[in-house]
Amino acid sequence: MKEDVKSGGAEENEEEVVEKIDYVFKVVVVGDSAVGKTQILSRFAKNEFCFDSKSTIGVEFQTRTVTIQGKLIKAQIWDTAGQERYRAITSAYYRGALGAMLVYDITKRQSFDHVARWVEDLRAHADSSIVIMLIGNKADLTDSRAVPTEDAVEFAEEQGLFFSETSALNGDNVESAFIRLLEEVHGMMVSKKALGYCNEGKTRAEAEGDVLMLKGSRINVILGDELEMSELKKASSCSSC
Ligand SMILES: Nc1nc2c(ncn2[C@@H]2O[C@H](COP(=O)(O)OP(=O)(O)OP(=O)(O)O)[C@@H](O)[C@H]2O)c(=O)[nH]1
Ligand SMILES: [Mg+2]
Repeated sequence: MKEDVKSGGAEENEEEVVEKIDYVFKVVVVGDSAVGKTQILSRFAKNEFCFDSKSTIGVEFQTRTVTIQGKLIKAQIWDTAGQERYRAITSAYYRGALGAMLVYDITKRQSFDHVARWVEDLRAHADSSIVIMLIGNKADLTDSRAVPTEDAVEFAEEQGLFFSETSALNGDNVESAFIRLLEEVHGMMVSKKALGYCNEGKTRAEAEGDVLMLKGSRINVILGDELEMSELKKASSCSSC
């Protein structure tokens, strides 16, 4: 089991901000093998993409610190292996996750057909209030699309998920999808605290320590309108842009 701790914060120097962090949010990235989970995380945490990406074994995590509504939030993002044989191990890591990126490949119908199973898995092993963002990755491969956007929108609506199409390769929508997920988790935290104060007369510390009880049912679609086919990098090693 590899637990690879890396500081990916693009904006802030982790050592300088460590004392000031308001929240640490655990997020898991799940979905079938080869849909691009590792590369999406790599793009968000380090602004890198690797063409010769190796299949993940077990779990690894990376972090990035961002500011949301004036709060310094450290996202601890767990990248899980999509291969079936690691399923029992990886689902053990869902515990305590406040957010999930559920990734499929827009060019592989099967990876979308399996999304319902991943949702079930998340709801069974993570907290029931987990915020889930459905991600259709590899949106740069427009000619090979096998999953119409409408199918994913419909599924997301039914299941109360957020939805976005991304490209880890050219970076389109990756940042906005992660930030949106973290904003929603933060919003839940704030609502929960308000409820905690109003309904239960709790102290701030007690309210903050509770498990989130609100459940999101909205859908927010970040579609590929803005997706542009940027210049595709042909390099065979990791690259940043
Ligand atoms: N064209 C394109 N290729 C991508 C994109 N994201 C990932 N890939 C490629 O898809 C392959 C699989 O990517 P990974 O990130 O390793 O997939 P994974 O979901 O982490 O797979 P497991 O670790 O086995 O679960 C690699 O060859 C990547 O280069 C993308 O947005 N566009
Ligand atoms: Mg991987």
